Amino acid sequence: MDARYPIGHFESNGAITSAQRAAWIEELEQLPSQLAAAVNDLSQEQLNTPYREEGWTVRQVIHHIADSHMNSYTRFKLALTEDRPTIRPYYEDRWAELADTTTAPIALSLVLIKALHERWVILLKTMSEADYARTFFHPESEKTIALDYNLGVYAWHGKHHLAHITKLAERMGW
Ligand code: NI
Repeated sequence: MDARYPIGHFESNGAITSAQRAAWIEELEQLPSQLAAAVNDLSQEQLNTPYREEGWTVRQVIHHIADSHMNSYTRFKLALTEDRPTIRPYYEDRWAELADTTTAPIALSLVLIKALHERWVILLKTMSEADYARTFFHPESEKTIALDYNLGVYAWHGKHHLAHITKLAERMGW
C-alpha cells in the first residue's frame, strides 16, 4: 500500500445523487471530532513525527487540513456568488513549511477546523440542486469543477489525512 494514499484516490463517476451528497456532508461534519480523537493523547514528540518517510509531521497534517479547508470553503462561497469564478491556487507544500504550520499548537487548528466545518455544513445543508451544479474554474488543471464534485473531494480529503494519522499510530503502536 502507498503510505501517501492510505484510502486511495478520490473517485466519482457519473451523476452525484442527493443521498451521496448527504453522506459526504455527514463525513465533513464528523471530521473535527475524529481528528481530535486521533491526536488527543499524542505527545509533542509524536506530533512531530512524519506520517511517512519524507512526509509531513502529524502537526503539519492537522494545520494543513485547516489551510486546505479554509481555501475550499472560500471557493464554495465564490462559486455561489459569482459566475464560474477563477479560483486562486496556492502551493500547499510551501504553506506547510511556514512556522505556524511546523510549530503552532495543534489545538489552534482543531478549534479552527471545528468552527469552519460547522459553518461549512450549515451552508452545504441549505444548498439546492442548482447550487451544487454551480462551478469554478481551476487555472492550474484548467478544469471547471462543480460544487457537488468538490464536496466529494473534500470529504475524501479529510478522511485521507485522518488515515495518515491513524495508520501512523497503528504502525507505531501508539
Ligand atoms: Ni491534503
